[in-house]
Amino acid sequence: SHLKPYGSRAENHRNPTAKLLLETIERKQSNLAVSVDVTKSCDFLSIIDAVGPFVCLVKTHIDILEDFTQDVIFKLQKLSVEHDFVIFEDRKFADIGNTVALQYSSGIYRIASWSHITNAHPVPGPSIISGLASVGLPLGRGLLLLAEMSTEGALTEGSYTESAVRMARRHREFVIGFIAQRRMENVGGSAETEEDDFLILSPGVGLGARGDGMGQQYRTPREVVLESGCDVIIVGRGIYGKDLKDTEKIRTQATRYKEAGWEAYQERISVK
Ligand code: UP6
Repeated sequence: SHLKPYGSRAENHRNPTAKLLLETIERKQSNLAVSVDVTKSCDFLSIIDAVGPFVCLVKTHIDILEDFTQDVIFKLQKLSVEHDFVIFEDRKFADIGNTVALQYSSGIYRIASWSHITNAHPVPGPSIISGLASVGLPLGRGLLLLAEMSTEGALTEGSYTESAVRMARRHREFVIGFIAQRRMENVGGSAETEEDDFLILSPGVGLGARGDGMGQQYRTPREVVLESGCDVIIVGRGIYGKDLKDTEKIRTQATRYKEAGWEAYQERISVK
């Protein structure tokens, strides 16, 4: 499935958010997602405004903002419409069904009300999917399971990853794909693999350093998209670095990653 163009894969999906993401990637010719991990709302919004034209998706950690107000959500949604990108709150839910349903729908962030996509660790078992689906499915939202992590020594391997894939296959209406480092079609037994078309979003992407000194491991867009077959590259500090105010540099970096990701994809679909 990943050897086909993004746009033609949209029809494999019943979930409206999966369709939206694939169509956005095709329309903008961008498989780049930017992870905006900053603590001030003004930096958060100005980075998103700067990278907006170049990305298919903006990934947030909304609880990092120290000056959060509802106005940030209002502006984020406005930018999402203006620049045509999908929103993914990287909440990494990991609790029992009842608790995650409340964390997803309520509190001060009300994630389900504004984020097209969110994600969860499969560690509690299938009830985490049903808990989140009880809130997200009626709203047309999509869920990613964390099948693998990018960090050194991650425990997300072997039978854990296989079980995550099997859990996802049983909840296709809501689980649209994985946070992972490679494709998952051949993981967890061959059942139904023919129709598998999970979206693979990969963090741990950088064109510079191979790590950050805190366990993060970086691979290049080419390694991630061409060699490992992932669909979306997620880049954080590789794009905005330390100088959060330098929007020119941020734009340049976003363009550079966008082009690297798209080149790798074009090479992928042209391999026969
Ligand atoms: N992230 C990872 N690895 C994972 C899952 N999620 O890095 O396995 C998230 C981090 C961060 C972003 O929470 O928001 O992706 C990576 O940022 P960076 O490019 O600045 O390292």
